[in-house]
Amino acid sequence: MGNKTLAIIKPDAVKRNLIGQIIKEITDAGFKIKAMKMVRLTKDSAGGFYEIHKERPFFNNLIEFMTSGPCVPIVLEKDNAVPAFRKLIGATDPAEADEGTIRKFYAHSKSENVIHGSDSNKNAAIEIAHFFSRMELLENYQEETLNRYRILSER
Ligand code: IDP
Ligand code: MG
Repeated sequence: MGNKTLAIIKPDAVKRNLIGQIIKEITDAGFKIKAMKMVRLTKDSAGGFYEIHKERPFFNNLIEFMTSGPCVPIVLEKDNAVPAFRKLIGATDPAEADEGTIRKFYAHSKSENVIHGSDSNKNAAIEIAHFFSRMELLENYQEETLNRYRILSER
């Protein structure tokens, strides 16, 4: 899975009507969209996603924020997708993010920072599975659909 990462356009960006602009930044940077949906996270789902941060002082605020409205998880593909996407989004705190990054340009604060990107290939795989079923990952779709028909027609 070295060529895939999970992005989430966070609730602050959705509320500010930035979905289109952010997707344009991502695709202009050469990432291909492999799967995408708009969902409103429950506390359980957001808590599971950010499990590694559950002892951190900002955890409750983070869950509050991530459940405050819909967000847009997206599976992206590119060579070295994880580091390439982290570079495109910039540091967690927009004040520390490089010029030209998505967080530098759009984010208002370290907590409400517009976008998520996986931090390792292992976490990318876990995070993709958090939001998308096999059938929703388009590369599986055609093959699995054909296999289903094949099985049905062979009965
Ligand atoms: P990342 O999103 O750049 O990988 P993480 O350290 O994994 O940053 O933190 C996850 C998310 O938790 C951040 O994107 C941000 O929304 C929030 N967060 C992280 N650190 C802080 C903080 O010090 N104060 C408030 N919110 C934070
Ligand atoms: Mg992180």
